Amino acid sequence: SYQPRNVLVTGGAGFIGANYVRHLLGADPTVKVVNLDALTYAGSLDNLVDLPDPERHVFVHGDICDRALVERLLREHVIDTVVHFAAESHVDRSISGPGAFVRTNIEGTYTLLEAARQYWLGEQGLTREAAASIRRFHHISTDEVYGTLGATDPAFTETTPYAPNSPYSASKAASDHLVRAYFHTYGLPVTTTNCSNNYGPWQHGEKFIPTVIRSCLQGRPIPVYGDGSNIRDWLYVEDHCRGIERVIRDGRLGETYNIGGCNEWKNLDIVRLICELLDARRPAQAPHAQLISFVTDRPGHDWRYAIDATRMRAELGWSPAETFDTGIVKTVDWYFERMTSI
Ligand code: NAD
Ligand code: TDX
Repeated sequence: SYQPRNVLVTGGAGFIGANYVRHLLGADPTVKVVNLDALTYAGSLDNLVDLPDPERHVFVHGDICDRALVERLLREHVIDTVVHFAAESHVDRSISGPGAFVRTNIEGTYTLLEAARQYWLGEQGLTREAAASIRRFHHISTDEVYGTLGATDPAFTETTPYAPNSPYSASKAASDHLVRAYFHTYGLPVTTTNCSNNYGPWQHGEKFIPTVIRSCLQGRPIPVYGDGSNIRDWLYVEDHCRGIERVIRDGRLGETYNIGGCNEWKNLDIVRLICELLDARRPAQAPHAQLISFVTDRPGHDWRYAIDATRMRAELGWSPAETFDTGIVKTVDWYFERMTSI
């Protein structure tokens, strides 16, 4: 089992990255984390308050497209493991402005891979500059690269052909292919995970579940795209973090692993569930479901995603610890307590 020592986390001030940094510092008493994040609209240092053992965490405000900075961090912190979360992540923004997605998701991943390749080659004695060596490059990706499913289609496996439909998923697909190519061409020790929709604490307010909760708490219309029949497979963010950790430690190099909750929900059913949970907490405002408002659909809106996580279970013994029943209650309560900050 591989033991990371000095880890460069990219995008660790965002939703999943911040949960991962917290998870890693808490779960591993010796690991050191360098957290590189550009603090775009989606990143915030507030997501990193009260970290366990904060002296093992260094925050660096910077861009993954800055090759000189990335190389300096690899060298100065003797990084052995890169865990790459940084991305433009919101599908709707990729429709109104795809440029940032091409830059960060494709060019940014390329920049990290090139810097890592230089130091990995250093380990092989092929360059003289090398002061560190990369032993793992883990890339975080999404189920959206596989496109959309019909009602009776089987869930996505690691061999489902890529068919991205949004500029976001196309840029993630491109980054996945670059990561794959760096393994096959240069032997860089990479692993990739493709995960389904995450939910939980510190998710940005633009995403679906925080939007539903915030709309209810503010007494504003809950925007449901189209007829609300679209299906997503929801996973509690902590379970995603545990899955990433399993792959970094015991996953096969060059492989991809699908992570998902086996937990498919129609959007409208999630809205109704959140409304019921809030009815119980705010009876004077019940029924919150009266706020449901059907709005113009997202262009190219994928209808259904579902993940087959058999490889994660069979090879790595991973399965979600949180059920949706418990995870959604925790999440609603977390936002409810912080209702002014979302
Ligand atoms: P997020 O938008 O909440 O966070 C992204 C972080 O990356 C932010 O802190 C932002 O400041 C940082 N960032 C953006 N551009 C940067 C740049 N050029 N240089 C450095 N930092 C930059 O996203 P998230 O939901 O936490 O997603 C994290 C990763 O997980 C992404 O790669 C995403 O594609 C993937 N993913 C997300 C989900 C989900 O449901 N949220 C599911 C599967 C995979
Ligand atoms: O206001 C809304 N109303 C609505 O009906 C929003 C924001 C979304 N939706 C719908 C669109 C989707 O069917 O809810 C579903 C979930 O939407 P998002 O939260 O935007 O997530 P999605 O588009 O599924 O993508 C997410 O999961 C995969 C993340 O944002 C991606 O980064 C990840 O790769």
